[in-house]
Amino acid sequence: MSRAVLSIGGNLGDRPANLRAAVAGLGPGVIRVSGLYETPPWGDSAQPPYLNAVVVIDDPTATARDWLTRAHARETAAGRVRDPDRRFGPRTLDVDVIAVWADGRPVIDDDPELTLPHPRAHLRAFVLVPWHAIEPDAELPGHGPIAALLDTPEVAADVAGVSLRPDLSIESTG
Ligand code: PH2
Ligand code: MG
Ligand code: MG
Repeated sequence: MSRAVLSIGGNLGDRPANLRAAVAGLGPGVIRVSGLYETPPWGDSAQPPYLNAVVVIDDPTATARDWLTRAHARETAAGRVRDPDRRFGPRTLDVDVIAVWADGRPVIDDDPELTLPHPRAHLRAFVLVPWHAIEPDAELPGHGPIAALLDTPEVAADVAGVSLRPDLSIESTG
């Protein structure tokens, strides 16, 4: 059994529609989806705000590499165009593999194409806040409880900027 935590986000086009299509396209293994959060752009401030969410997904057979392939397939389906000069620039859809467990054990890998856990997840309020909302007792492998990570100074400073959009959800059409 393989479990993955994925971060989904985007700031171009119909943001809720792109996130809903991503979750639908990830398939029947999706077991939890957070609410949709309005988040200020991190890393490159000259771009619109993002809509972010976190998905927990199970698959009996998927490898860590399969999760990356599925993530990229959703990005392509959303018409994502990569700008090689703007690493943190705007996008219709970004699907990042945050952490993977195989048979209950965390996958740790320093492969530059798929570093696990995600090398910056422990610093990103837009990942930790939605994840904590759906799995309050979760731990980020190598970094400990996500509840504690939310209290670290780097993250705590950004938490207030991450705001749930109660008027939007993955299920609704609003
Ligand atoms: N993703 C980025 C760059 N900056 N900022 C927010 N708020 N949310 C994101 O998902 C995000 C970002 C590159 O992957
Ligand atoms: Mg990303
Ligand atoms: Mg990405």
